[in-house]
Amino acid sequence: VPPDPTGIQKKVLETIMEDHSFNGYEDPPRERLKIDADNRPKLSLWSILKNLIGKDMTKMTLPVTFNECTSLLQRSAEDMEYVNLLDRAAETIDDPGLRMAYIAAFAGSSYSSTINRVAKPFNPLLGETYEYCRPDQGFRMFAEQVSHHPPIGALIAESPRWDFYGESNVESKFYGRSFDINPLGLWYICLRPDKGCENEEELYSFRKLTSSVVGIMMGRPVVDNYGEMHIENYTTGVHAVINYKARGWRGSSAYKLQGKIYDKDKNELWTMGGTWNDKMWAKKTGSDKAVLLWKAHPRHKTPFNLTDFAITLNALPDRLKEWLPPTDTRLRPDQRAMEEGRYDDASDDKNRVEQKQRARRREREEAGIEYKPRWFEKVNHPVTGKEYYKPINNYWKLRSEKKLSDVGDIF
Ligand code: CLR
Repeated sequence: VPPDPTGIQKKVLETIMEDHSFNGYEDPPRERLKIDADNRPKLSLWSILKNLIGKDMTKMTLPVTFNECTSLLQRSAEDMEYVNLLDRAAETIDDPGLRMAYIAAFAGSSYSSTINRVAKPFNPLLGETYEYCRPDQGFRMFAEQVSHHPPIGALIAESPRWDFYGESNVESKFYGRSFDINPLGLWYICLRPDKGCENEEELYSFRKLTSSVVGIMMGRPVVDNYGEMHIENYTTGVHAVINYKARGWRGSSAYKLQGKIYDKDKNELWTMGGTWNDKMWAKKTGSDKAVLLWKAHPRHKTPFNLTDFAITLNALPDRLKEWLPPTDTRLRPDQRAMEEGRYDDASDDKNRVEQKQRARRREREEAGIEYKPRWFEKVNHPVTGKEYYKPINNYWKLRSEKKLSDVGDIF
């Protein structure tokens, strides 16, 4: 929480508090899973995938032991690990270039969690939701699976200094040599800088990189993330172009990124560099003093190679249970079984909930009902004009009134 909040920072803070959004989050974040190691059978990825060339992930039926105990909604929530960078951006009131550098570092920081995570997240069921609050960091987050084919998740996180929202809509395809994941959705940040900044509010957007699993045939699969990331500030015209290099032959350029930040007239303001697995820095044009923007949290041996942050996501403390809607990922039985190392239960429950989903779809088709998401609606963005998912029906208010018990029976 900013020490001397601006008018709009205060307004958002009041909304978050009036909705009692942090009810249920009194316990400290979870530090470990029930199991100390996942003893999933070590199967060769290639031996299974070689028959699936040309297919996308949604059309692959793989044994549940290829999964990890997270869902794609939670993988999107993993973007929240380094939201402190958004707070740093909002505090950087007198240098719009450096402010952009912090935003760019935030956009790249989430890739550090992809290392050693060659496993399939659970595909959320249509209507599945996922909320996550951090009273210690002052934000609340909410996501909903709004489409099943193609799989799309909409997400919004709010805090006094920023909103972060967008859709995770990934297209995947197995090419034999690599398994590629292309994100189609656009992500937005509404930044509310601290007092003294020229702007009370700034809108940014960016698109995610291509993620790719390489080395499958050789039996050493790794996740790579590469491409050119463009970040716009619609309010000032400041923009960034950051180039994430592909691993390359023998991994010689693994993790590397390099980019530039320009003002609205394309003058170079700052240079950015570093790696997405370790640290990023920035240098003001004409100076050779580097500012350290970001440093990755240390990783250690955990089940499914989850990060410490990912371990916090599926925690279900008693005090939280009474506030959750029946659609929250934390209540999904197959994923819970996976997390606890009960792989046969995970597999049985996964089949059951997926059949239940198909039955609901058939019912809708027979009754001629078109599916509409409950918590988001697709509208055109007031600034970019592009379609995006806007929150509706006020999840947090209904939650505070305990009116979420009948929002869906999907598990
Ligand atoms: C990358 C960061 C983005 C959100 C996102 C969406 C899809 C994720 C991807 C991230 C990481 C890689 C990923 C992918 C879905 C499938 C793929 C987890 C988190 C895995 C590695 C594919 C495994 C292949 C199976 C056949 C075992 O913000």
